[in-house]
Amino acid sequence: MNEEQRSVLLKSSPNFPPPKGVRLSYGTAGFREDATILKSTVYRIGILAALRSIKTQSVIGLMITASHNRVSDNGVKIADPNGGMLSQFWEPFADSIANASDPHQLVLLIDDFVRKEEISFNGNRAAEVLLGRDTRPSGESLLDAAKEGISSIIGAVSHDMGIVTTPQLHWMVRARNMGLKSTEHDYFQQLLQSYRCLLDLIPDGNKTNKTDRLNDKVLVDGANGVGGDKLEIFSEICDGLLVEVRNSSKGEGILNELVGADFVQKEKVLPVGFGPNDAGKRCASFDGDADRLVYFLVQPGSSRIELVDGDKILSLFALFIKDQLSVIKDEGKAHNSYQARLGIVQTAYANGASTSFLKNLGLDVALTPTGVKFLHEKALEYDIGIYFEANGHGTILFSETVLTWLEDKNREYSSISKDSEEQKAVSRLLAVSKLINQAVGDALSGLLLVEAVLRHTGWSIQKWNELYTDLPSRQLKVKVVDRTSVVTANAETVAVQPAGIQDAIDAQTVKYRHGRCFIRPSGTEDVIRVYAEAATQEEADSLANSVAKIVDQFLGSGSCH
Ligand code: 16G
Ligand code: MG
Repeated sequence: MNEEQRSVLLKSSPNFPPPKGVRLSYGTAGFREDATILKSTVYRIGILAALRSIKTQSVIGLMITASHNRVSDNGVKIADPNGGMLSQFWEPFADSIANASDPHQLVLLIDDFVRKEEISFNGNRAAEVLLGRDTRPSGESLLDAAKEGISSIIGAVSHDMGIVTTPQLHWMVRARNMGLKSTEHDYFQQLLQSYRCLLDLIPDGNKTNKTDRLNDKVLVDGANGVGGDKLEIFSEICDGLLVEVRNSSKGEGILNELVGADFVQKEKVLPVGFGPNDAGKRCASFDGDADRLVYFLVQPGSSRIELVDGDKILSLFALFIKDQLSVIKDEGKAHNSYQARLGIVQTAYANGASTSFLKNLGLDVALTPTGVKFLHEKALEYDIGIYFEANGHGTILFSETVLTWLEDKNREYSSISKDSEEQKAVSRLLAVSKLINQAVGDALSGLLLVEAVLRHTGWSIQKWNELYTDLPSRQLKVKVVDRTSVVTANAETVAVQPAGIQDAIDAQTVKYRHGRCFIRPSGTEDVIRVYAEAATQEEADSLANSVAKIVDQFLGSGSCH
C-alpha cells in the first residue's frame, strides 16, 4: 500500500470511530447489531468490499440489512463475485478490521492483509461495489458510511442499487460478473419469462380456467419489509400470478414485528394481518430482506397455523425435478449415458420425516452445518443441488454441465420430437434454472416456483402438506457463560466438547420414541441452541428440556427459554 493510499485511509477513518466495549463478529451471515453502533463497521466493510473487488477483479456486493431482526438493528454483509456469500477465508479479516481500536491499527491491519493477499493497487484497476439496503430507516446513513469506506480505496467506485431484497443484490452481482443484464428490471423480466414458460408447459389436464384461479390466489405476508413491495411490483407485470400482498413496507406495521417468515416459523402462530377468514387458504411469509420463504395454512378457529416449511418446499421441488429428469433420462439412455446427479442438502434442523421422505424417493441427502454458505457449497457438488433449511432459506443450483446437457437435449428434441414430453421436461428444467435464483435463496423466486409447481401438479396446499407428517419438535436456547465451549462435529449432530456431554444427551435421547436431539452454539446470538424431535409433542418438549438442563450443568449457570 503506498503512502497516498495510507493517508487517504488515515484521513477518512477518524470520522468513523468504533463503538467502545463491543466485540463485533461477522457471524453466520454478516455483522448484525443495534444500528446506532454500526457506522464504523459498515465503513470498514466498505473498505473490505473494495479490496475484495480489486483482489478478484470482479464486481462485489455490499448489502445493508439485519434480515429478520428487529427494526432497530441493522447489519452488513458481502456478496462475492459469483453472487454467493463472502469467502470464509476473508471473514477473519472482516472481524479484525471491524474491531480495530483506532485509525492507525486499522491501517496496519489493512496493510498487512494487502501484503499477505498480494492485492496490487497498481494498474489503476478500479474496484466496483454494488450497494443495496432493506427498508430500515437506519439504512440511508449506513449507506453513506459504506460509500465513504469504498471511496477511501483509491480508484474504487460504488453504485447504489437502492432498496432491494438481499437476493436481488446477490443476483445483480452474479449477473454483472457474467456479463449479463443486471438491473432490477432485468431481474423481473427473467423471472417473468421463466415463470410464464412453466405455466405454458402445465399438462393439459391441470390447466385451470381464470375463474378457478381467481379463487386460488396466494396471500403473502411481506414482513412489513422490502419483499412484499417487490412482489407487488412483480405481480403488476405478471398477469399469470394471483397474489395478495399483506404487510408491505408501505403499511402501518413495524418491520418483522409479529410478522414475517422467522416469526411464523418459530412461533407457529398467525402473523398480523391474517385471521379466521383466511382459513384453508394458501398463505406464504417472507422475512425482512426476502431471502426466506415459508408457507402456512390458517387453522379454523385458532391462532395457530399449520406450517409448510423449508423442508416441505424442498420436498416439492425435489419431486418435481426428479420427475422431469426421469422423463429425459429414459429417452436419452440409448445414445447418451450422461445422468444428471440430483442431490439434496439439509441441516440437522430438517425434520426427520422430511429426510426419510426424501431418502425413500431414492435421493441422495447430505447434511451440512447451519448457515447458507455451508449448504450452498455442498449443493454445488451436484449437477442439480437442492438445498433448504427448515427456516426457509434455500434454492436449486444447476451446474454448467447439466445446463449444457439440457441445452443440447433441447436442440436435439427440437429437430426430432418437438413438443414431446421429453422436450417439455427439458424446457421446464431450463425454465427452473432461470426462475430460481442461482446466487442465493430468494423468497420471491421461490414463491413463483412453488406456485408454478402446484399448478403443474394440480395440488392444493393441503395436498402438498400431506406429502409427509412432521415429527413433533421443540427448539430451546440456553444462555451460557461461553458458547464457544461447545464444539460440534458431523454437521452439528454430535457435540465433541465439552467432554462427556454427548453421552449425557444420548442417554436421554434413547428414552424417547423417534427421539433425536442435538445442541449447537448459535452463530447469531450468545446462546446454545437445543433441538429435539420425538413421537409426540410432549416427548419432544420433555427431551428438549432435559437436554437444556444438561447444557446448563456442563456449561455453568444460565437460563433456558
Ligand atoms: C443466519 C443464516 C441462516 C441460519 C441462521 C442460524 C444466512 C444467510 N443466514 O440467519 O442460514 O439458519 O443464521 O442462526 O446464512 P443461529 O446460528 O443463531 O441458529
Ligand atoms: Mg433474511
